[in-house]
Amino acid sequence: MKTALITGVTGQDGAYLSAFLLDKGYAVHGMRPYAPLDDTANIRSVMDHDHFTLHTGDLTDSGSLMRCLADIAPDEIYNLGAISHVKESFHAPEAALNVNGGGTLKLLEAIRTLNMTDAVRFYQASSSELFGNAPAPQNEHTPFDPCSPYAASKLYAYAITKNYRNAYGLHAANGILFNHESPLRGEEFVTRKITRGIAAILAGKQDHLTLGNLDAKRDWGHARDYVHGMWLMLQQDTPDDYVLATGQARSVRDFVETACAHAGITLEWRGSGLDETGIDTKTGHTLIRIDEKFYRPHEVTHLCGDAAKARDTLGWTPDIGFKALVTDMMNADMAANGVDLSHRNDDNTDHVYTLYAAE
Ligand code: NAP
Ligand code: G4F
Repeated sequence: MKTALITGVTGQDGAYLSAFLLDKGYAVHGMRPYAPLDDTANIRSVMDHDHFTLHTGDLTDSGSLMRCLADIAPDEIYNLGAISHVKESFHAPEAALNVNGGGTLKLLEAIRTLNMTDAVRFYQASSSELFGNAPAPQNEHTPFDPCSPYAASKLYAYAITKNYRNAYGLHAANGILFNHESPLRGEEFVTRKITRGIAAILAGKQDHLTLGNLDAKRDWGHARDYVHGMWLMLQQDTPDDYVLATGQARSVRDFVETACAHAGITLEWRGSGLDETGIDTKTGHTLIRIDEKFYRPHEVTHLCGDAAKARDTLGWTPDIGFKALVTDMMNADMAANGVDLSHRNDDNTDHVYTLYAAE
């Protein structure tokens, strides 16, 4: 039985990857930092699996990494742990560097110190944020242009991972992943904020949704497809770096419109800039407002990936398209908010949004 260690196991990708590897017959060891409150909601479905073990460890703490590695002796390590919110990294840039950059180095050094270099395969969660505002489409040959402390910290991690591959022969791969989402996506990321917000509005729990830059474009795929790509990278004889992407970019505005359409709402945009609003054409209610505080000091405007190398070498292509992704997220958030679209009564617009709520 193969053994895998996943850092950042309680995050979106950690949860999907755990389920994927358990399904493949792996023994999965998940590492998460000390948390005073229960942070295991995402991995509840795998926690009781006989071959799943949870460890406390921190990427900023070499001792905990060494102990985890020595105890587990993994065949594969997936380094997913990170401070992953780009906007937050502007508020705490040192923390982003210490966890994302320094943490990756500490993990690589632990592998080397324990003489595990020939025994393990290492996956580094690199990011399309490395490309910043380099012209789209971006692929493995596109020059990096990091536009945030997060991206700069991930650039260090990318480079040091490559260095351990070249200097010490470690089987190490950088997965340069474009945005991928799911019902388990953190609530502070824009896609989940939108699907949760619209579901809460439909349930009568929230009046409107406030967003930042509606025109930023991202290449959004489903996390389920992307964890498969991570695994494929570590099954190759020769380690390398790969972009994973859908090749289709959509704006935040497109995402809002698609999520609303799923609930039968047609939006009309009025005004511009910070005064722009999104109005429900049927009720006249203002559903979307803009606030400057959700803008970034330096925006990445257009990410769209070219994953030809992953397709040709790994045989990887994403199965879940944009509309299916939005549908999956909307259905999960509507269910969580007790919204049942069959309860809709189009004739009564007095309290239109509470009319979706199931008894
Ligand atoms: P996520 O949901 O934010 O999960 C990140 C995980 O890292 C969380 O479980 C977090 O634990 C953990 N973590 C934070 N600080 C840590 C520390 N000091 N030591 C150990 N673990 C720590 O992120 P994700 O969306 O699953 O993404 C997984 C990885 O892929 C991240 O490295 C992210 O930067 C990268 N990535 C993501 C995307 C994407 O679109 N999702 C795209 C490209 C790259 P707590 O919650 O307890 O803090
Ligand atoms: O959902 P986001 O916060 O994701 P972002 O910045 O693209 O980063 C995510 O993807 C990266 C891969 O490219 C990962 F490396 C990273 O860890 C993370 O998973 O924002 C997406 C876009 C941005 O342009 C942002 O300015 O949405 C725009 N946006 C507009 N209004 C908003 C909002 N973003 C957030 N979080 N909240 C808003 O209200």
